[in-house]
Amino acid sequence: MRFPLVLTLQALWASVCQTMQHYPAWGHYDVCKSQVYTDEGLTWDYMACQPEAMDMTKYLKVTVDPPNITCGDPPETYCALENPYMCNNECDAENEDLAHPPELMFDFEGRNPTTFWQSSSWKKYPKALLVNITLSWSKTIELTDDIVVTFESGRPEQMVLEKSLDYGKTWQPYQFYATDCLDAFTMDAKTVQDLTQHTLLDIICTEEYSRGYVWKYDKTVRFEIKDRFALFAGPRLHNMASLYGQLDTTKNLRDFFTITDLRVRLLRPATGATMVDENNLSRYFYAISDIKVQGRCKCNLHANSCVFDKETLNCECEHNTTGPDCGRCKRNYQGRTWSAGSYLPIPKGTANTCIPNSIGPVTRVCDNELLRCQNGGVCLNNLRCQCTAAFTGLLCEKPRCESELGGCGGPDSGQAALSSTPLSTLLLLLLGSTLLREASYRPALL
Ligand SMILES: [Ca+2]
Repeated sequence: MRFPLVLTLQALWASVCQTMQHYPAWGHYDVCKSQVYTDEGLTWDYMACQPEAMDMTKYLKVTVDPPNITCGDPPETYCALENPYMCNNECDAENEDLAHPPELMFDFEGRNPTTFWQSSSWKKYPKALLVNITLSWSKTIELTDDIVVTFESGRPEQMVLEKSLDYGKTWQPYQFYATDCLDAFTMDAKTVQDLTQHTLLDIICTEEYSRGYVWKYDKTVRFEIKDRFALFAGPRLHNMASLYGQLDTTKNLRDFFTITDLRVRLLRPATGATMVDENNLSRYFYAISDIKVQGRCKCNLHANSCVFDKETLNCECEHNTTGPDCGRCKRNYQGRTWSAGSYLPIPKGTANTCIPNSIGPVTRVCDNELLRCQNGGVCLNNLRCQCTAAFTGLLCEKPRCESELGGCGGPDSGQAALSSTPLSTLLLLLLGSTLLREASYRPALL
């Protein structure tokens, strides 16, 4: 009784899968496999797949450097940048209500007043006030939306956003920010709107997010991912197919949006004026209320989910792949070289699954694509290879002599038989033992 029920459920599942496959024109890549009916019965159809984009700040580790740069140890009172007589901003690391630890850059925002991390003030002016804020995921992730840093104080006059692709070993700049790009970094000021498809990977310096005087209303510093996507996908990202096509064929472009770590290097705080007020340095500091990083786990198009377990993100690999990024074939599934899935052809892409090492007791023994009969064998109904006389094995991969008494080098083997014709025997007898030894070595040399 249970058997028909299982069949019915399977049929139902297959039809649900088929109904769910109403992809938009560019594909969602949210399904890794589905069961389909073919002439040979129910089989799996594999597709390229990737996890949903999510709020990546829930999974990061934050480090602030130098370690003692966070305010409150010892307690300090700060003055407002725009009003040196308004000094009611107190920071005390020992008092929960007055402490500003790094975690407050990633807590739920939306309450009033905002919560924020704050540095100690620029007491050592004119020595630069340098702070690095490093966000580490211990996992490769792909950015899907703008990185947005919201400042509680004035936005810095100089900062650099950097990325790492090797877990913090090496760093590359993503974008430079300054009130005066030429002065700070000897770079011409640009905006993301100046970029084209050809210059998308250029690293620019922008003055758009650093102007001091209007800071009260303009608190964010952005790294514009979506504007960069739009160079291929159109202004409202309506042509994602074009973007995915480019990502598929251009490794540099894919790597550009891929990170393991981010680093915000704060180089000079807001001063609000051309001159720094040396008599009241407690007006100058950094304070950040929120950092947004939206992205997805990089799973090489072999997983549609990514789980956070024991403080690490891991792809839940399909397609017989394994590893944190599904970057290799599972044991016993190394029948061909691993490769990433592909977004193409749109909408379902290509799964590039890993295949078994050797062919076990499966119904499908051979085909014309991956499991080809070797050494001239012919595949019969996908069930067996019809081998030529000299070969045997499931895929005709073994010389027949190997399975015969004495092996390929023995007197009964086909190769030995070649040198045992009456003529050669006569010649060998005549030419003596030296040549005999050479002749018997020859098959091994071939
Ligand atoms: Ca906050």
